[in-house]
Amino acid sequence: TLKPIPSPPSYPLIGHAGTGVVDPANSQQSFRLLREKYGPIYTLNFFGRRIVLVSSQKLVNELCDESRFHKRVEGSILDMVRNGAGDGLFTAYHGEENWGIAHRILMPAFGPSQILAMFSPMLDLNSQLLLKWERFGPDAAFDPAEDFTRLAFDTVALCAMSYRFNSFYHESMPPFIGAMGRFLVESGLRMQRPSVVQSWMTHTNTQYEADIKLMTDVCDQIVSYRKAHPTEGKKDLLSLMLEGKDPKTGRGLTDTNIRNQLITFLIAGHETTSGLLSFTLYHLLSNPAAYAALQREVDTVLGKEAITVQHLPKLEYATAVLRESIRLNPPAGAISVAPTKETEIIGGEYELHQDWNCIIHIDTLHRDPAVWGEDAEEFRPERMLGGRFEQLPPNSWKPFGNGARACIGRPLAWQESLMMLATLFQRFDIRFDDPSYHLKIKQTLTTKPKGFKIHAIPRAGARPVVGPGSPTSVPATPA
Ligand code: FDE
Repeated sequence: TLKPIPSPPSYPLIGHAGTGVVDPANSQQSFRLLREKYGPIYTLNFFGRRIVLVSSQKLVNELCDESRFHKRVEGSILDMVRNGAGDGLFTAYHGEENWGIAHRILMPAFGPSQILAMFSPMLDLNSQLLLKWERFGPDAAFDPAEDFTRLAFDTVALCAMSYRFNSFYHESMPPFIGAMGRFLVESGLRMQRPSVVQSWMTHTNTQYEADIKLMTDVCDQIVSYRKAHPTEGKKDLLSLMLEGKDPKTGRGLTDTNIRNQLITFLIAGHETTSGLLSFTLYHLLSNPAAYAALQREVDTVLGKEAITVQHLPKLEYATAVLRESIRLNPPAGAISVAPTKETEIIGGEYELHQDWNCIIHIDTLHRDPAVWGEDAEEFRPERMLGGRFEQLPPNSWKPFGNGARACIGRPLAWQESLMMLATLFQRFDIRFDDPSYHLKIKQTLTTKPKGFKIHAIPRAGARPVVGPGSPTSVPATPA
């Protein structure tokens, strides 16, 4: 017997739009409250557009079955992001031909040996961050999300496109990042506006177009730089985009598609990774026992040695820390799917329709008490250690999405984050700027901590980032 899907009270016509049920500036928070009130499946409607949010492992496990469900871009925020990223991998429709072509051409750029080859460009950028923090010294208060954004943005550009943005050498953030942030926020807001209203907002629309143009121009610049400076023999993501041929159809990527892929990788490659690293520092500072355990591991595995690829698999606790951090705060907190048939029943009692937007709400899935227990809200890396991670129920930990449309950049982001975390703890003691700080969230397409500031205090006798001598041998100029 079918049951109606629970839903908060709504109005005719507008449904839940503008009723305050979902705060457009912080929908993740709204979805947590709704989950508490309505349970692991509930439905909302915005001007007749229906969305269903699902968050128990039991139900999500069914939505992850690719023989019954597939990614759905139509009617989700990704459909708006298509205004900038077009048919790039992230925003391509299910079944869109260019997705398959690009997926087959680009996958090899993220194979194990390619990721290992990224070790030294990653370390290059990683050292730029360490050096900056070391030179500013213990008195400076940093917003780590800013420098992790520089790191992740420069890393995806250098490792995948052999292009340097040199973000650490600029006072302000790269213009691409500002344009992208505005573009993503506006794309989200457009989801909740009827199109008549949208067409009146000429100022907003002009800014939106200008931001898309800026992102496009940056990508065109990367392509012309490559054409002027060919990378002999070096096969990075960009060279696969420019020269790769699809083994199945024999076709290459078109100029427009290359531009869309570049925008996609620059967006997808840095927002999420910088969120992951920032949340990780927040959780470590809030949990002194985990902080101490990580520092002990780094001191045992790295000591004063320069980090090498051989160290990475030995960083077991650091790996557990990242897994647990991305559980509690998955930077990409929701993905959309739809049934492949007209309708599909899940849990034996809820009917889902093909033209609805079914959302796997990763953020609340990751707090399902049936999987994580009564202390689901607590940061406990131990639950990811000693084989426990491998034994989790299927599809209970989904920070990188599902199946064919799962994150292609996962190994890149993971190695980058692990290296950064280890080298940071090797050299610094991290402290809250304001010890009474509690996590606040800033949301665009992804989430990041808001107003979070830290101090990085060089550890006595720690390995200097560059050159001989101790980092503390020349005191930093007072801020
Ligand atoms: C993807 C992704 C996903 C899925 C989405 C959907 O389904 O809608 C997710 C969930 C993710 N991703 C997540 C993440 C996290 C982190 C840290 C990351 N991510 C990172 C990164 C980096 C890079 C470069 C990237 N990433 C990229 C990407 C792409 C391109 C995609 C799409 C894929 C396909 O094909 O679809 C993704 N990513 Fe990520």
